[in-house]
Amino acid sequence: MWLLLVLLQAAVLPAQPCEAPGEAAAVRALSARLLGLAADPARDPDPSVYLALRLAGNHHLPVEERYLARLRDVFQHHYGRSLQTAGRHHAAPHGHPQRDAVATKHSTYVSAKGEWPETGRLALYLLGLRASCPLLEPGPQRSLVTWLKYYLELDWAGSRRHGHPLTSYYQYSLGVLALCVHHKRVREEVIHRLLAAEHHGRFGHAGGSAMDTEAVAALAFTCLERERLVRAGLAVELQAATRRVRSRVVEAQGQDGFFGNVYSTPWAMQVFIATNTCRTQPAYDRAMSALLENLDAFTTSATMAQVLPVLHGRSYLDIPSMHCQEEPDTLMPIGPELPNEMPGNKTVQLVVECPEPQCPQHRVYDQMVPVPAAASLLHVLRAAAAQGPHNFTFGTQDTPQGPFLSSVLGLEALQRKRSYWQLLTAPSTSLQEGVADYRPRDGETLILRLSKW
Ligand code: B12
Repeated sequence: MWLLLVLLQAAVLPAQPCEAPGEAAAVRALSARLLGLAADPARDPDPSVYLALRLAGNHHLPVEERYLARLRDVFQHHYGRSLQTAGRHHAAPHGHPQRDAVATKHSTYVSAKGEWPETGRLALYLLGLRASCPLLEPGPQRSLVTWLKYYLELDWAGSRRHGHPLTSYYQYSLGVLALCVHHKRVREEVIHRLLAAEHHGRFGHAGGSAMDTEAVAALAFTCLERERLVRAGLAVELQAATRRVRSRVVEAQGQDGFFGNVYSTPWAMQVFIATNTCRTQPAYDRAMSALLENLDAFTTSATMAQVLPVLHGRSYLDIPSMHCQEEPDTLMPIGPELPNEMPGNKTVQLVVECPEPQCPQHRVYDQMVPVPAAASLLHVLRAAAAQGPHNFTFGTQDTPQGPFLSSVLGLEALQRKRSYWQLLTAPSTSLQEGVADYRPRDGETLILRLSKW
């Protein structure tokens, strides 16, 4: 009887919105700061930033409109051609595998051998289009949806061949999610791949946590089931998978309140929001408190864009039901916070490691590098390159997350080989920030290690 009452209540009453501190001064300031970055025409537009602006509780509609126009310039230009036209050139257009797709202005046609899917970027852009206000005509979006389906197929075929998608399960999940939000069906085999990866714990990678990917996959599962895009039997499997992810998220919560780390926590919280479990799950409230105490960790536009939706109690699954009416147009942009002045100097030990057989001598560089006290790891790398006579060299690629360290001492990390330059602090803690954002302490030893993921 009691259970029946609870079930009846759940069926009759609309879901209560999740507790969200969207109006708290610190959250408003973060929204305003992201808006300031979005208003800067010198920065490449990023669909995640647009999504965060759209999912917020208050807006600056003219800035959002201009931002969308800039995004459309980049993406529509790149995907303007039909897939068939591109097929005549043997392949889909693509940017550099490790570069963000906003860098599509550098894109080229390549031979079929070199084709590379851009599943994640295109998925995020399509999610952004669905969140735009007023909603855009669906006509021009059709070819983008076709492109996304094509990329997802490439990723799926890659996963059959290599045991993982060509991009990553994170991007694969974003692809499924975006098609679902556009109410497009996805082949069952494509969904089964993702379910199998979840079931067999294939989302993690060396040096990185699986939490972000688990969460995006669970959002995709929940969307497919909620939008009724799958048959009943599969819907039951998707529900069970989402429940498993949720309990792994709860189990993974640390003493600090985070799920994984501070940056994966917002993604994990989206799962509770999307499945209406935020009010019944104490882990959600603990995570929200932990985020609010650590908002200063979100300094880049990419990380701000990932945290803001949950601070407004929203998940990407709110996109299909977004309405344009009465959006408060009261947010004003503010400039970025200036870093604190830090007088003096520090010395950092810089070590480069590369595995055999590529490097018979495992530790290929080990030098002390003096830098100003406020220096980031990127400054350290520049200072090492400038200080003779040890010929330190490195290269970076611009991504929406900031500069990505792509080569060191002439050794290039390759997407196709799933190798990357991992950043660690001695003895072996993987950094949670990139080269531009991490500020080493005086006397710290930093390791650049060519790793597999
Ligand atoms: C997959 C992934 C990777 C893969 C990317 C390879 C690939 N081709 O997919 C690998 C394993 C290489 C990787 C490496 C790192 N990653 Co990573 N990564 C992710 C993940 C799970 C998904 C990124 C993605 O595909 N986004 C979707 C696509 C469409 O967007 P994108 O912006 O174009 O994505 C590209 C870039 O972001 C780039 N990239 C991936 N990670 C990072 C990290 C930094 C700092 C930069 C500048 C770029 C970058 O690779 C992506 C694919 O091409 C995110 C999770 C998240 N919440 O965002 C973490 C995430 C972005 N990574 C993170 C970190 C910390 C790192 C490392 C610094 C870890 C380390 N200690 O070495 C390194 C980067 C080191 C370097 N060389 O500069 C953090 C960044 C936090 C922050 N403060 O900004 C995140 C948010 C994970 C987390 N929860 O902590 N990562």
